[in-house]
Amino acid sequence: MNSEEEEKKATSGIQDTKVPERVVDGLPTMYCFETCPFCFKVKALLGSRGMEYSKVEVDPTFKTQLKWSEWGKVPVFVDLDGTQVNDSNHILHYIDSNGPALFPRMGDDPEQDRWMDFSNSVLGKSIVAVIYTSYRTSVQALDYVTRVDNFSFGSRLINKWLGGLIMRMVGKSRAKMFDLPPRENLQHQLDIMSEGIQGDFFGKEEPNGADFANFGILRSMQGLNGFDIVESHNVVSGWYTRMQQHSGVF
Ligand SMILES: N[C@@H](CCC(=O)N[C@@H](CS)C(=O)NCC(=O)O)C(=O)O
Repeated sequence: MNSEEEEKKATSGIQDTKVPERVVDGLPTMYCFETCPFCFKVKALLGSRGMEYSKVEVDPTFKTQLKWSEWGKVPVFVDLDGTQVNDSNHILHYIDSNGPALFPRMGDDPEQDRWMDFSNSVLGKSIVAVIYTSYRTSVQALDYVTRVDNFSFGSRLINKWLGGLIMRMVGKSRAKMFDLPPRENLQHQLDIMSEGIQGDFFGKEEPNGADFANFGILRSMQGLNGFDIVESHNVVSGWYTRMQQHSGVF
């Protein structure tokens, strides 16, 4: 199968074929990159539900640990019975619907859907433009790979230095999607996002899918270039702290 055919075959959401052999240590398992914004969405939900899970750290350049999957992006979630779910927002819905079902399903609440989409189509792209705004900040963001135990020495070096170059290019292309320069754009998008926070959360008294989705994206830039914009935002900073406390993802 060539890569285009593979791409077509890969779909988001729950997969027909179960992969019980991909469950690690008898726990629901998430395949992720340490700093991936979409993975933080899932970590935040799992944290807030107090669910134990295994994490498989995927090498971001070669994705060796994910070669078995037609869906080549992280996060991929594999439940205890081997059910494979692809794509962060689908994973949030899957986990919630198999647990206490505390927020509406896709298609049932247009506001929640709107802000969950916003997390991918706007916020995720806005933070990438800020984090990877120069080669220096890009390499800084990828420095974590040098501390991942299951990566070889060679893979650590390549991921950091070549990965830094690739992400700098991605950062540039993301920046072109917006009219404002990266920092101003992120500030502007946080202002827009604030309209959705009704009371304490997007979900009012309790977080809904939009809270986990947008918190996850912003949590991934904590400690990296541009996070000061989140910390100093008049609405978002308070909401961010509430989400940290709620999810236990600090
Ligand atoms: N729509 C997907 C996007 C996931 C995504 O783009 N993940 C990135 C990491 S942050 C990835 O796996 N990139 C590798 C690739 O696309 O080859 C989701 O929400 O889960």
